[in-house]
Amino acid sequence: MEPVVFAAERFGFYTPFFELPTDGLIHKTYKVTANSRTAILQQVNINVFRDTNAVVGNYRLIHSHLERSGTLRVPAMIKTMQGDDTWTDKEGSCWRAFEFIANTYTEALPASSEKIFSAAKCYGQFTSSLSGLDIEKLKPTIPGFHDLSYRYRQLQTAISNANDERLTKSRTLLEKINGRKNLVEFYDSLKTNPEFKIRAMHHDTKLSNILFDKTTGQAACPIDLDTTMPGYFFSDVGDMIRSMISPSDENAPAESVEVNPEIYRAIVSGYESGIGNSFTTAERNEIHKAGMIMLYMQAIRFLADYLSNDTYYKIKYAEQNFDRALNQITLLEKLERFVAPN
Ligand code: GN1
Ligand code: MG
Repeated sequence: MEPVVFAAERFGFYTPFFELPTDGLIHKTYKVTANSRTAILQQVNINVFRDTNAVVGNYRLIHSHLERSGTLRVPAMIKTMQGDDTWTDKEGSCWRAFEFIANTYTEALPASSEKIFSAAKCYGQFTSSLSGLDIEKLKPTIPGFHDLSYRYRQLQTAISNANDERLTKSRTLLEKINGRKNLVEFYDSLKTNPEFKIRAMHHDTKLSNILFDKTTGQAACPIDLDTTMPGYFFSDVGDMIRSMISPSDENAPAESVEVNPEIYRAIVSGYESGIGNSFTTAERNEIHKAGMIMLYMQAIRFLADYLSNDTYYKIKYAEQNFDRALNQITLLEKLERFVAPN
């Protein structure tokens, strides 16, 4: 029997029907249906999320805070038949399950600016709805996740350990990364400026991480909350810009990336309407840096993984992490020309 079938049984789903709803780079996700009940079953990537207690503990806090405030409903966790939040199989894989919220669906790129506006507003509302939650209680599930200085240092370590062939191929991209160190300096300046707050941020704001309501066509709630933890203003609006302004994602060829101005504006205005007064004036003033920071950071992360021989992101062919980094740098260059033309 496949490990996923064993796992489904632990959560009370016998002889289930499986679908693969998403193509994430980290976890394995399945949609399971048995006896007319449907759930989302996930094999957690424990090399990435080493502290699964933190992941589950954060989820419980967020879910109950949102339930009490009545603002957004995120999927409830489903317990195992033994009453646990997770189940570890004999290979050491950690499994967990969520309710599948009926009458919802996910949108794929390219999407209309109305859908993008609604998604952006929903991510903004998510953070503003969590403003009453004591931020100290949310654990960093991946330490240094969106810490740009740390990511930059990781890249330097990857460079020192890289093989010659991969290093030579990466030279142009590395020059472009070095030429934009001002973004790392900007990041460092946030830490000592009280105008930039630490809040609950989702940190993975792809369009596919929003559930839409089939009846209204509007965004209902964010999902994939594993990286919801304390963070800065740029992460969520920036990752939306990063992942949505081009007609397809980071796996597309670099020649095909482009900035869609209407989508860019829908993200910024949607996010601003959702976050409301939570943002300070300084954060509002710097909002156009957000997309650049996230594209820069993601390029660094893909390239560091390429130079480390692909230990982090799932790949389908040998040079994929290099191609992803090239895609992100190309989009960054186009975004720079769009945001600050001269
Ligand atoms: C990973 O696989 P997914 O969509 O959950 C990554 C994000 C990246 C993204 C790039 C935990 O997210 O930070 O932006 O890939 N998540 C983690 O597609 O590293
Ligand atoms: Mg994710």
